[in-house]
Amino acid sequence: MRSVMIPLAGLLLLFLAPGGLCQGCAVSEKERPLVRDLQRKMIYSVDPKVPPNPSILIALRLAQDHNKRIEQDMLKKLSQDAVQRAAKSFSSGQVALHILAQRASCSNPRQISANNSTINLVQLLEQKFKDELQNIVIHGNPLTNFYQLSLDVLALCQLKGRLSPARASILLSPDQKKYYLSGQFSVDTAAVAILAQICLQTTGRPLPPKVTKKLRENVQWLVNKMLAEKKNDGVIGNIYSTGWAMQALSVSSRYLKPGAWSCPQTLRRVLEELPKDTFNNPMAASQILPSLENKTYLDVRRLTCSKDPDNLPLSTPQPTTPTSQPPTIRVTYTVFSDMNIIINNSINVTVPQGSVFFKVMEVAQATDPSKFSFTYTVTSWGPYITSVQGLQADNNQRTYWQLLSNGTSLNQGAGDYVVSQGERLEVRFSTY
Ligand code: B12
Ligand SMILES: *[C@@H]1O[C@H](CO)[C@@H](O)[C@H](O)[C@H]1NC(C)=O
Ligand SMILES: *[C@@H]1O[C@H](CO)[C@@H](O)[C@H](O)[C@H]1NC(C)=O
Ligand SMILES: *[C@@H]1O[C@H](CO)[C@@H](O)[C@H](O)[C@H]1NC(C)=O
Ligand SMILES: *[C@@H]1O[C@H](CO)[C@@H](O)[C@H](O)[C@H]1NC(C)=O
Ligand SMILES: *[C@@H]1O[C@H](CO)[C@@H](O)[C@H](O)[C@H]1NC(C)=O
Ligand SMILES: *[C@@H]1O[C@H](CO)[C@@H](O)[C@H](O)[C@H]1NC(C)=O
Repeated sequence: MRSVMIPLAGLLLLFLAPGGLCQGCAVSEKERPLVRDLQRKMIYSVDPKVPPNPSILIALRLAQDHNKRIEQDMLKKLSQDAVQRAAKSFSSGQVALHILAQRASCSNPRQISANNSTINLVQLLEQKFKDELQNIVIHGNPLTNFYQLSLDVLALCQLKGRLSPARASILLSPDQKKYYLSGQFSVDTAAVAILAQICLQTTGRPLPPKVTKKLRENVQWLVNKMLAEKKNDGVIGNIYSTGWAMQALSVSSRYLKPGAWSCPQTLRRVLEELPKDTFNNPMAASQILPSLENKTYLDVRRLTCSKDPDNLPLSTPQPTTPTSQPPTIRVTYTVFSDMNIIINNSINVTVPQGSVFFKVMEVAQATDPSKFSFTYTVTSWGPYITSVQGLQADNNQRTYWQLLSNGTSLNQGAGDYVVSQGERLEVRFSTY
């Protein structure tokens, strides 16, 4: 596999973006230990009980420092998982991320072998992408969302899969329904869509002028919308979309007016959060890391593996000492719906200090299952709440269970959000 990829990697050098396209910023050597800590956090987070996560391997591959044994082990597990799931339960965006993880590891995504069979992930994505487009024609919505459609275009573009740039430029054109979730502009979605379209512009293959123009207009609109979400402290959207935004803006300098964005300011803001627990979720860590290294998902196609250092030793993680019984706190938990069926149930719940939202839901469920039973699926971000009191969220109807605290929508999931004394927590059946 490797011998096939090495000449290919050489060829890819030809497609380096033209000079002047990139700006960007990176951590200093003094700040590097923070990056290495983040890498170790991602490595230790690997849980053999849940499917391996391609986003983590992509981030580790885009980093400067490496632990070769860990990366090879992750690659092997991803290959096994891909072969197993190829026939079922694979969304288009998940296939796209698997492709990028394989390519970032200098392995050929067209030939993944495990457990006696070989699959072609690029071909699989071509099919999944077609299914997404078909669903848009029939139902007006993709099977997944425009974040994943953008990942699909990004992966097919980098691997030179079958993809019409003209159709992609229409697919990713400005539209409320594509780029807004729950009435909020989705910076994450916009950022991936920008990277995908910059990729289409820089493959080295000439495009019809009409397509070039359309891609430029799309990117300019997305860049402007994204800048409008920039806060005074440098955060773009929220702290969890900021890494993606940095990637997108750092390849979009020709779309930025001078002074429109200060990469170093945003980087400093992110660095402030690193010593805190903000990026404890390995998925959050994986999405912030590339921008600390002045890297983007567009660099995946340029990675060569032969010269990587093997310089990230792992110390055995400190076992967390069980502290004495923490004090307890009291919170109010409400389940609310005014769509489909009417629900308005509240309960006061006592939990240990430091508990997460999910724990509150479990205690409520155990106390009164008829009102507070719930279901969830395990995703790359952790538990995603799918139903409460039997009322199911449904992608086709764009419904979901939204998490709120004191009336404000949370920017973390039930498995991560730490609750505090007196807080009014709520799950609310909503549309996006
Ligand atoms: C699309 C999307 C949604 C859609 C998902 C349904 C759909 N149509 O696809 C909707 C709008 C419903 C949604 C809801 C939420 N989301 Co959301 N979502 C995204 C987005 C833009 C893309 C996800 C995706 O498709 N990934 C690609 C595929 C290949 O990966 P995947 O793991 O298979 O994707 C699934 C899960 O990610 C899951 N999902 C989506 N959001 C969330 C959030 C959490 C916490 C979990 C556990 C799962 C989950 O839905 C995806 C599709 O099935 C990401 C952006 C990002 N940077 O990742 C934010 C993002 C993951 N969401 C986020 C949040 C906070 C939420 C909510 C908790 C918001 C709220 N206050 O209620 C809820 C989830 C509540 C619950 N029921 O558990 C944050 C998570 C940050 C963090 N540190 O945890 C992100 C990063 C956005 C951001 N920058 O703030 N989301
Ligand atoms: C970031 O990377 C680009 C090339 O991808 C390079 O031109 C630029 O000098 C780098 N910036 C820093 C601060 O390292
Ligand atoms: C290998 O394939 C067999 C038959 O399809 C299946 O039962 C088994 O679980 C697979 N093993 C692994 C490790 O994927
Ligand atoms: C894989 O193939 C070999 C030889 O064809 C066979 O001996 C072995 O049992 C197969 N393993 C699985 C899991 O199918
Ligand atoms: C839900 O019920 C509470 C009382 O338990 C009430 O104060 C509140 O107004 C109700 N909310 C709605 C929107 O009806
Ligand atoms: C929760 O406790 C507060 C006082 O601490 C009380 O006012 C409220 O009615 C309680 N709510 C429920 C649902 O028991
Ligand atoms: C939420 O509101 C309660 C009471 O109004 C307050 O005690 C608590 O500090 C607030 N918590 C958060 C996280 O805003």
